[in-house]
Amino acid sequence: MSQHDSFPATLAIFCKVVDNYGDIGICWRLARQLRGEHRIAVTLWVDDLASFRRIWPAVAVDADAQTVEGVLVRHWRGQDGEVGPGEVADIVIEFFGVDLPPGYIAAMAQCTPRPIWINYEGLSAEEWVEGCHALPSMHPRLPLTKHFFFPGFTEKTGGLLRERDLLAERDAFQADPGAQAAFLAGLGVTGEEVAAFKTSLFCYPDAPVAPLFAAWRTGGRDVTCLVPEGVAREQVQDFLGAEAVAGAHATRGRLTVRVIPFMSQRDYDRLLWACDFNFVRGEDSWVRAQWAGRPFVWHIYRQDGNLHHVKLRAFLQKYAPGLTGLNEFSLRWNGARDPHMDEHADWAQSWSSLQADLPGISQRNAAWQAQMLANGDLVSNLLNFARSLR
Ligand code: TRH
Repeated sequence: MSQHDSFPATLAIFCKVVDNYGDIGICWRLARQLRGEHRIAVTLWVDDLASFRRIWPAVAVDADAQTVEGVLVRHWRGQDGEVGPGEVADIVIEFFGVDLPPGYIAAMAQCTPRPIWINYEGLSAEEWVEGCHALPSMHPRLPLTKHFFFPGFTEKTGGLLRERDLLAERDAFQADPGAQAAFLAGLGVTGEEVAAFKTSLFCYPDAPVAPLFAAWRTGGRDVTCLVPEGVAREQVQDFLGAEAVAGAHATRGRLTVRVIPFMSQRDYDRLLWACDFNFVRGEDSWVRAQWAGRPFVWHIYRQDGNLHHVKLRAFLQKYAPGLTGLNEFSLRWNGARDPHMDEHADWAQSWSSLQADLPGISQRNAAWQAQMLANGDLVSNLLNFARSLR
């Protein structure tokens, strides 16, 4: 444990990959920024190194311990094992409420001063988040207190993850046609595919991709749709008439669909910056699309009882008031229904209404980013919050 003057010297993040890539995606972004911008010694405990490697190819999938980008990555194999107080970090983050190893919690209770224990929660635009952010929770038996930390869209939450140089890097890339052309060429996108309206597609398997492809195919403009390998596999294969492996592509009518490799987080940002429109999902790519400053539609992670529709509507109310084309398309994309929605409007009409909103979306994006910037970046907010608890 460090003294007051250099707090925090060390920080541990415990991450279990539930499914998909968001858990490790967010934890890895957190870890890199805490290490890279705040020089904190970060240990990232993660159970599924194979998923981790998909978003960061430098990760070795068989190493108990490895240093990646200055972060000590430990393979979290289970809940057993003795831990000494000296091994406990100044700040301990359990991601999405994972259960820490009992030995680690016992060691936390022996530390003086106690570590700051954070439960990092999921991102939502719902009103109740502000009332829960930063709330304490006493451990039932041990002299420990955990605090809830919620990312969010207002100054009464933890804000959004944003690296210090993100927007400058984005602006430089988007101002450099050569860099964009080189990046796209690396994905096999050249010539007319570059000149077309470029969309990236990252969604869950149940997204209505086939009807959207059909609308684009007979639409009013050439569309290039770039799909990371494994995304919407069935519907992409149906369109291609071939296996949806990286490099596979086909043009039918005005639509070209091209399967691209699942890339590193760093390159995925460039994909979002290089496209004219982005389809994103879950949590981390949703935030990255907001920072990319290009129009996007969000495919929300499904929850029982259609709770995800409540979250979707809460975000749309904050982000897209008055943008009826974007609202209606987003609700349809997520299988949500609104009473006033025209049930019989086809996807071509929905897409056309969304296109009509593009100037309004661009204006809204600029105001939205200014608002999000004013909340401060999540990592700085988290460190200030932890220091306030000392
Ligand atoms: O993969 P996801 O669906 O993760 C989900 C969500 O986070 C959801 O909220 C959570 O409850 C669930 O996991 C358990 O979507 P998300 O959040 O966008 O995470 C994807 C990560 O993968 C993100 O960090 C971006 C990264 N990525 C790449 O690095 N390369 C790629 O090619 C692509 C497509 C994504």
